[in-house]
Amino acid sequence: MEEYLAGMEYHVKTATSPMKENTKYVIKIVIHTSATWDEAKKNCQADKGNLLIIDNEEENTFVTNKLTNGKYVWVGARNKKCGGLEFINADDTKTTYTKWNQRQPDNWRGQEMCVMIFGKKAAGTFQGRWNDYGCQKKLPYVCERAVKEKKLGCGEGYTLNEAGREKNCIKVVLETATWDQAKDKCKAENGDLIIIDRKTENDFVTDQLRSTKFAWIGTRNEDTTGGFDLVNVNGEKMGFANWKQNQPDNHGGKEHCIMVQGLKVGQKYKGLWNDYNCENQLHYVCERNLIYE
Ligand SMILES: [Ca+2]
Ligand SMILES: [Ca+2]
Ligand SMILES: [Ca+2]
Ligand SMILES: [Ca+2]
Repeated sequence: MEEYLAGMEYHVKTATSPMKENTKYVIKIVIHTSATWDEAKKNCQADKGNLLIIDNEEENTFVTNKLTNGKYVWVGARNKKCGGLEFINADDTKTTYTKWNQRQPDNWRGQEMCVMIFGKKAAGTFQGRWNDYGCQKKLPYVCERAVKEKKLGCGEGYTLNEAGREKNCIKVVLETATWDQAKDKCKAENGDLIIIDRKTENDFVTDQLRSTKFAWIGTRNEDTTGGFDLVNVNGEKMGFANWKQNQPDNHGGKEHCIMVQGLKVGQKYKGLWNDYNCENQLHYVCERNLIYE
C-alpha cells in the first residue's frame, strides 16, 4: 500500500489555489507506517508531494472509498493557531472545504491541532468525516502528488492519421520488404500493416507515398483454391477496396498480397489496389494506435 496507486488520478476542479486547477493528482495511502502529522507531512514532501489536501466533496468521497484499511488517517489540514478554529492546509493555503464529524472540530483539551479523516474501518456514520486530533498521535496518512499530464501522440516517425475509422498513426516505410517481412517490421513497432478503412484514408495514405510506386498494405487473399477470400491483418473480411481495373486477378496463381500504388505511378493511378506476389520487395505502410509520449 506504499505505492502511488496507478490509475487513481484526480482532476481538481475547484481547487484551493488557482495554481492547482486542472492539475492531475495521484494519491498514495500509507497505511502500514504510522507517523505524527508533521512526520507524515515530511514523508509526503520527501516524495515530491504533500499531505493530502481535500479540495471538495468529490475528492473527499474518492479518498474515503480508498481508505478500506483505515480507521483514523491523517490528511493535510491543521489548526492555524492555538485557541481558534481556523484551518490551513499542508501547503499553508487556507482550508476552504471541510467535512467535520458531529461536534467537531472541538480542539479537545486544547490539544487537537491536526486533522484526520475516518476511513472505512470506522463506524458507518463517521466514514469520510473529519476530526481534529492530537498532532503527536501516530496514524497512517494520505499523500498526494501532482503528475505531469501525459499526452497522446504518434511518437517519432509516425504521422497522425485522422482519415480512417479510428484516429491513429501511420508510417510510410521506404525500405523494401516482402509482405511478411513488412508485417513483422510493423509488428515490432507495436503496429501492423495498415488496414485502409475507407476512401478518405486511402487518399490520405497514398498522398504520402511520394517516392513510392507500390506499397504493401494489410490485406491478403486467404483463398488457396484460386478464388478470392480477402482478409485484413485482423482476420476480418475486407470492407473497403479500391481496385485498379481488372484487379484482383491472381495473376499466374501467385498473387496473394495486396499493394496500393503511390504517386510515382502518376496522380491518375495513385491509390489503386492490385494483388501482387507476396515475395516482391516493396515499400509498405504501418499503422498503430496513439501512444502516451
Ligand atoms: Ca487534493
Ligand atoms: Ca476533535
Ligand atoms: Ca485504418
Ligand atoms: Ca494482380
